[in-house]
Amino acid sequence: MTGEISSVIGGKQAAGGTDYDSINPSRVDEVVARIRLADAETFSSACRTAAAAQREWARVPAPVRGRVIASIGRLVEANAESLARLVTREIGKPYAEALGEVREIVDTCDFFLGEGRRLYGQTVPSEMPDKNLFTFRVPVGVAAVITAGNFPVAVPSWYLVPALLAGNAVVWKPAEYAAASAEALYRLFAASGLPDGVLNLVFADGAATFEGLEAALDEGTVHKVGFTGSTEVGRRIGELCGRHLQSPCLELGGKNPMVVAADADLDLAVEGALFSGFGTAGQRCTSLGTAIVHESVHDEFLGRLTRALAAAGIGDPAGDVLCGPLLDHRFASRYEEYLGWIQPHHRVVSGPTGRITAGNPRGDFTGEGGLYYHPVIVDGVRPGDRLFLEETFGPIIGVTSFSTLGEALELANRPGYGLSSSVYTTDPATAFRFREGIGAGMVSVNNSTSGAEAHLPFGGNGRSGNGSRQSGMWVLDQFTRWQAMNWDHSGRLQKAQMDVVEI
Ligand code: UN1
Repeated sequence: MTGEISSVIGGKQAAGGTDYDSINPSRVDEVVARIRLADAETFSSACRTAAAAQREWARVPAPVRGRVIASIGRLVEANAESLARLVTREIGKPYAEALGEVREIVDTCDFFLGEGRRLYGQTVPSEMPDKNLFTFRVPVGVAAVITAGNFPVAVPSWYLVPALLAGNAVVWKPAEYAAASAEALYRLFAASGLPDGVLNLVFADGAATFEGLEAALDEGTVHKVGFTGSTEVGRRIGELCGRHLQSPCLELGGKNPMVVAADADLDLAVEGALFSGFGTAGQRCTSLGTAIVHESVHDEFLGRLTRALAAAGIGDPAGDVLCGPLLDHRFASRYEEYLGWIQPHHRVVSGPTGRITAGNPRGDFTGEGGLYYHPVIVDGVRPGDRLFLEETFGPIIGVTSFSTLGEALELANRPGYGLSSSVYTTDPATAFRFREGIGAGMVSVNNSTSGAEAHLPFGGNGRSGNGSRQSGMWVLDQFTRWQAMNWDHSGRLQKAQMDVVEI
């Protein structure tokens, strides 16, 4: 066990709370850390502490805040391997992917450290002489950041880094089942010279978080909520924020389509499907949901995908594998429920389904003691099927076919999510027509649905979010507000719209 960990508010460990064990999903009897879960009052007191610390932090010049971000990036880079190993141990993400996830934090810091010297406002022409207009970006205040555990360190950094850089304080509530990874990241942030209270870490269950957040919104100590997680919880966060006239930054689920055109490089498409369908055991919000394949190449694609899966590495995530275990017990039992309704309705083309108990198809791994499931390919899914419409958050790909691009787009948009998407084609016209017709916030051409780079806008529409974007400079619109200033040096009252200059 890594040890006992608890919330850190204003630089101090919070006392009290109930116990929660974060387990290693590769060996479920191994406890990675025992966490003290805080109550609602502890959550809202963290928001008060953050609000008090934020006033001073906002007065630190942005280039100096940028230097703190630079130092976070260096600390994360220096500790990349141990942090990645902890992520692998706590949530079962294959080590190469976990290391990539840590790299994503460094990329985010690299991007934002310079933004400290570039947090531009504007000078704007006035309609009157001797009057100057300006805009300034000002921090929103306190951001409450609530994150999932499938990306326990990279996705939180997408909120934390720009929010802190822009002069906000943060209360971060990570997922309980990824608490040790979150705490390790918090320690690296804290070691960078951030003043106490500017970043606070609160471990709490969903009920305490909602209650504490509501109290903080009532008290006026939270000014922006950033949430990554399920569509269902995102809707509740949206309702709560809406009642307080706030618009949260929501990054929710996905049912990400991959369209394979008749002229696609099929080996490339298979490689992309394998990685985005089964990498992170299908538990990325950008994971592939349904492969929509042109009827003329459907059978060939399906055959190659099934063969590639049979040869793929499934097993201990510390090794060189494509697919490890599911995140924890809660995700495993939800996924089993999905498997339950797939069996009677669908044609599974990939072999066994369910928990791996008697070895993987390659025969080099037994699966004993871990939350391992056979990756599944299902052929012939149709728009009325749950498998076609719902995010499964597990290692399962649905396959269907189409005849025209219009039909492919119709199928791709049907589930009503709109996060990521991809098209495999060698024809630029098909690629651009796909981009125009797809409702997703992100489009890949000849690349997988997952694996977005950290400096492009990341986010979704429809059931995937409220149109807010993370990453790159676009996220600054979430963590800053525009303030307008006019300065009249004419020495008289010039009235806008009334003292019109004639020529
Ligand atoms: C998520 O699963 O919440 O694009 C984010 C990707 C990663 C981020 C996934 N960079 O797949």
